[in-house]
Amino acid sequence: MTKSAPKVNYLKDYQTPAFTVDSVFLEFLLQPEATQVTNRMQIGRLRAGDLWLDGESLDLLSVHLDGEDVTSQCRVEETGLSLSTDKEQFELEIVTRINPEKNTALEGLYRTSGNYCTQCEAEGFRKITYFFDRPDVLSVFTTKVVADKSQNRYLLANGNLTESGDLPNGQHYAVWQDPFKKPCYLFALVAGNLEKISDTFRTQDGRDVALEIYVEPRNIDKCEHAMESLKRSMAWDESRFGLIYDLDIYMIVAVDDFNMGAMENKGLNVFNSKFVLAKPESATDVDYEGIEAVIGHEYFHNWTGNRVTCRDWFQLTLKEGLTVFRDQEFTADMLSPAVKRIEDVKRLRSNQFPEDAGPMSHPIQPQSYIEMNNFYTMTVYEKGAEVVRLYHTLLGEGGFRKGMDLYFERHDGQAVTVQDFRNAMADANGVDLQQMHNWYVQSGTPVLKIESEYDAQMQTLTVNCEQSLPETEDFKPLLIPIGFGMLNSEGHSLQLQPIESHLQTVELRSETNAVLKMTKAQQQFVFNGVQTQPILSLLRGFSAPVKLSYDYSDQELALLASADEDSFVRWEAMQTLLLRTVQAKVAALKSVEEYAVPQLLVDTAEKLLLDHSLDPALVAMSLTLPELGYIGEQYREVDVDAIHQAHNWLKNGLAQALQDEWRNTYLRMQDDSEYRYDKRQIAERMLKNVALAYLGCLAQHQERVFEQYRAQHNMTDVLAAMKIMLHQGHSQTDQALQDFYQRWRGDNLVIDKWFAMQAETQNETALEKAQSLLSHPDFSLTNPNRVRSLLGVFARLNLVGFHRADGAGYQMVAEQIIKVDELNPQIAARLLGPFTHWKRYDAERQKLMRAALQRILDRDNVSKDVYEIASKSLA
Ligand code: B3K
Ligand code: ZN
Repeated sequence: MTKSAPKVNYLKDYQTPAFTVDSVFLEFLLQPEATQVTNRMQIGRLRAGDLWLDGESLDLLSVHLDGEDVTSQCRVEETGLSLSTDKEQFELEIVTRINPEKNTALEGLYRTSGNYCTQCEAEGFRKITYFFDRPDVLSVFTTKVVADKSQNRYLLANGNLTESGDLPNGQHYAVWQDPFKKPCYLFALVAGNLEKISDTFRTQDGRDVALEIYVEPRNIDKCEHAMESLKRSMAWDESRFGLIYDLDIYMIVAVDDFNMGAMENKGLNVFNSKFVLAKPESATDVDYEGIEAVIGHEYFHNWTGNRVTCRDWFQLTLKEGLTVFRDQEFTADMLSPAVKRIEDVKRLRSNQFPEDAGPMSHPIQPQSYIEMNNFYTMTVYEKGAEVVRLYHTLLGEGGFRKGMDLYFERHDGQAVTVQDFRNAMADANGVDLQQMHNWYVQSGTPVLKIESEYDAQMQTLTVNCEQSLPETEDFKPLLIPIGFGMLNSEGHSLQLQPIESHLQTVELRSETNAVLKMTKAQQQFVFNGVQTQPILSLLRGFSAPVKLSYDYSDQELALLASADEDSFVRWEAMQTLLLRTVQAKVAALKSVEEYAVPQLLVDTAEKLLLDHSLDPALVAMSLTLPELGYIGEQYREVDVDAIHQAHNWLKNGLAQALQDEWRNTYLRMQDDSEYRYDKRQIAERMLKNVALAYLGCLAQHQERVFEQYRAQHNMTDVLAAMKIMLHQGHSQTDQALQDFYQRWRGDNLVIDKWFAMQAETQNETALEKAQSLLSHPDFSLTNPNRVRSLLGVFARLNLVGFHRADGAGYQMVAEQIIKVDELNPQIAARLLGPFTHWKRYDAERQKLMRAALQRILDRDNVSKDVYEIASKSLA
């Protein structure tokens, strides 16, 4: 914690470790405020030099080198300990003391609701004991946990339980052995009076694995979906990738205080309870899907992350990009590939594209960092997953699988780099993938500009493609696969015949579907036998994470929206029509022009609503207006009020114009049967609630919204109704809010929703509302979920409140960030996100946002997490 520029770590400075730790024995004597940790390491030397061990906020009690007390010879610094020795092989035993109770940063060993738990990735292990806290030092861990039995019924750590028993004075102990070598960031320990549900999974090779989910006793009825998700994940990884689980037991622990979603510690995952607990009354479809995805994600890490790990933290996307890709494919297989793809594209565009255009922009393989925790970003994760998807698109499912198989064959038990992954993909398929490197080292969202020329006489179509990276002059061209098709004016797909010389660069996936392989800055693709002027279907499946620029007419978009064979393109076309309408209205608001909702838009929307052969989820997503943030992204300078106004105007306009269709759709999608988490029900609920949101704009349907709330059928429907009431300011809103609170008081995850829905509501009193919630007895600055529900949601989604012209929104959030930074720097740094985009606002707001950032930065005890983001934003 220092204001004078903290140390920057560079990828170019990477050095292999100087020592190995072949095995480590850890003993924890757990006490809330004084836990004693004994750490006995068998160390081997690889290079000459002193011993340096990372360690922070530790009370050093003793150090023994091969049994000899060397405590006084150790030099203890703020970030670690050094010791001179020239021994080749030795045992080092270090005893330290830590205070889990006071650990509000939730990194290292801490307490949550009276239970002990750990979070070590990226560099939290050094807050537990002195160690080589780097992912390329892999050791075999044995962990002994000793604690008071009445307070800690369960004592858990990584691996398999080898011993346990009672001790004098009401203590008991357990010994866990993890036979797999692992870096210390995968270490975990949990202890407390939890309850568990148990199950088993029989692996492909006939072993029974014990599955256990531990939660606080009051939550024991909410674990079933998580357990089912785990079993589905295990089966899926076997069938899709041939990857089988390796220990005898797999444990998941859910805790309420957790900085992120979950953590893939070997054999002992620790989860934010948000991604474990669910029952229909209290969790939405989105929650259910999130649980399945995160359970899958952490489970998939067992191979992509744990068995094969990262050489250094600059390689983070090696495990995260790949594991996100795997969890995306898992969800796609469990639910709907088309829906999942669109959800992921929306996420990427609303969150990663802005990050890549802002001051924290970095390549998926960052080249430097001050605080590694700041680089668990949308870029490393989601864009990283898009880059993995490029290999998949280029090599096909079979080729990708060959690459994965070779990757594990070569690197099981190793700590490797993104280059090793690429080499495996290339070698397994006998192809050159060197150009893929450019995706790893260049930041920014590429722009893909496409123009087409139709020659009626020659019956040829020429597609001219040009790629660029904004603000990168000497950019290196990327390998971009472009999903491609053509339609005639009736919406029928045309057969694709690339000219002879383009057979190498145009890969036909079917008669009407191709992938154009773009490798140069500018490149042409020519097709023969095109009998009529075609309509191009571009970037099918969102085949690369780029911004596409192509001059479509509204008519072409309307046709694509209802006829293209690719569901992403259909959705995208409809969204573009909606976006254009909002943009036209924003322009009209600034002039005296009148502007009405275009008939073409209404007709296209109506067509979708009336076509009952379509997947209701796709109709719902197509007819949901683009998010305010995404609309803002289209402007150099965001006019918050005009966008908000135009957005509401279009929603009301479509509500009016298609009243009957919305009502009929709402009624058609009604389903009173018992809640199930399945594709059909989810899709129908989604469309029903989109229809209700439009109906909610109309006074005569207000009662219907409240009715849906009162029915309390399931949380998806309840929350949808509540949000509509809040957004529209319906007269029953306060009554519903109070009822909701009373009903769910004490259920933290549901109360988070109660905070979030109010924080998100945009109106003149938005800021006052958020301020009053800050002093609500259920608000707490030490619980990350609660902080995110109120402050995170307000700053990120409440454009009207946060960007209030007088700067009061900025001030309120800045004050809270300062308070959070004293408690939990990781969470404080995350809250800074919305401030980093100050350049996108008018001069007055820029000034106010910068002033807020400066105030956050100008403190003696600013954390390096916050320092890094605030200083880069102001630079
Ligand atoms: N690997 C963890 C994230 C750790 C974040 C550290 N600040 C969860 C995941 O990606 O699965
Ligand atoms: Zn992950």
